[in-house]
Amino acid sequence: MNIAFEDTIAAISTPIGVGGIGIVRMSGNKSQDILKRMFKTKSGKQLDYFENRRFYYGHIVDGNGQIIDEVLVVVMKAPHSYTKEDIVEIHCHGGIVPLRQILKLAIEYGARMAEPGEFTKRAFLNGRIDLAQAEGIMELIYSKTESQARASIWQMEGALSEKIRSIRGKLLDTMAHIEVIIDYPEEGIEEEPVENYLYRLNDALKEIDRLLSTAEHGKIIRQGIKVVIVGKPNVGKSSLLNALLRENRAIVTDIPGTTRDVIEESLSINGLLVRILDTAGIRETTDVIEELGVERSRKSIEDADLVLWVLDASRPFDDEDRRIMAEIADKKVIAVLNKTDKPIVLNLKDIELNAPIIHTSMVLNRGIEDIERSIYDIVMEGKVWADDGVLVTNLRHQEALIRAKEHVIEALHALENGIPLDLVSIDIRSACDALGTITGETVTEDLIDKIFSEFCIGK
Ligand SMILES: Nc1nc2c(ncn2[C@@H]2O[C@H](COP(=O)(O)OP(=O)(O)OP(=O)(O)O)[C@@H](O)[C@H]2O)c(=O)[nH]1
Ligand SMILES: [Mg+2]
Repeated sequence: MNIAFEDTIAAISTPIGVGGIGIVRMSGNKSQDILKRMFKTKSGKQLDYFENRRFYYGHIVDGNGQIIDEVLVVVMKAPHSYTKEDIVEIHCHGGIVPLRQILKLAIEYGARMAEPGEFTKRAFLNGRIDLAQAEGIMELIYSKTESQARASIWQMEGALSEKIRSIRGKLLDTMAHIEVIIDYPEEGIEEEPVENYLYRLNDALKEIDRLLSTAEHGKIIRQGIKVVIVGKPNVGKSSLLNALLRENRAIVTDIPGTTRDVIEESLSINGLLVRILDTAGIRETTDVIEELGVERSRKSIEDADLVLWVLDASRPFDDEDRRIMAEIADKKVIAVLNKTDKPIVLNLKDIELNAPIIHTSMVLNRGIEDIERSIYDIVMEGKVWADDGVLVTNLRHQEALIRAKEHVIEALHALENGIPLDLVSIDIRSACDALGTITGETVTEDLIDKIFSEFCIGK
């Protein structure tokens, strides 16, 4: 795909707000000319040539000779630029007024406002990066945790694309071989034994499966996990939330029933994004407001990935604890035995869940790190990273892999059942097409537009 674009696009590439510097970026064959018209050196000279990748210091000046800002400008000439087109960057002061005025001037002189993600879309359409890499760039920008960033860097650098191309290449080879036999029987190319085709398809299937097996871990990295703190009133749930967040987020009092609503916050444990919810203590109550809170506590257990069940070690295990235990029985649970700074009265034998038990004291700030470690271990247990760091984090990629897998399985069945080769090759082609949507070889224009429209302005 190599498309020459007629128009030059421009956008503010830095976030809107106040900052030390801000950048207006242009891409396209008019961008150098536009820059020439608005940039003057400190001494007021208009340049008619910009060296590649050299910073020039001077002013952006409007049509009336009015200075708009003091800037640094740089030109990155085609094809060695982000978009493979001439790119101009104007580094001005990071206030919204100079940025907007410079953008306005660029538009006046012939650029057009870039759509969201249009620079990257051009990089893709001009063949500098493939679709999965483009998505990797965007995922890096939107990363909230280090592990999200790490996974997107692999993708941006092309590790996933390489894997996909290799699998797709093998399938294409097999298909080509089959098609030659079908299309040119007079060439006398020998049909290979079915076992050979079976072997290659099984090989592709194994690799697709391996990638898919990373998707579960990928999902956790993408979305994070939801951890819900539950327990009867006054056991120290809100204290635990505050300890994990290292701030006094929730109100803590010695009155049972203090927390009435669900409080949700985010934190990062070893780079893992954790959405953590503190809930109202669960008990039978006649207080209408508290009852609504208890209902919400129960609701939030339903879609929790992990439950932190807090118990008061200084009180005997009672019916309220037992009821809660029944409600979380089918969840992944960590039992938090809190208030261990007081004499321990609770009998551990009453905890009949298959859950690690962690002794804590919120007043002594004891056991917090054990909880964090335990959350991480439980969530990460059995999750697969592919050998070389390739991780399927994107739902679109996962769905494409599932489709590819289904087609390969169909092709295998067809071969095993002696169905004619031309039908087998249709299944293999469909598998190749599905894989091609990941890297962008076989995507429709609509899908491309949809993907890039979710990007941010100026990238
Ligand atoms: N001794 C001791 N007291 C604690 C500990 N953790 C919490 N508390 C106290 O227990 C009381 C209740 O703490 P909260 O964190 O509000 O308990 P909660 O489970 O959120 O209570 P509700 O919101 O009412 O359900 C407060 O007075 C805390 O100071 C602990 O480890 N040891
Ligand atoms: Mg509370």
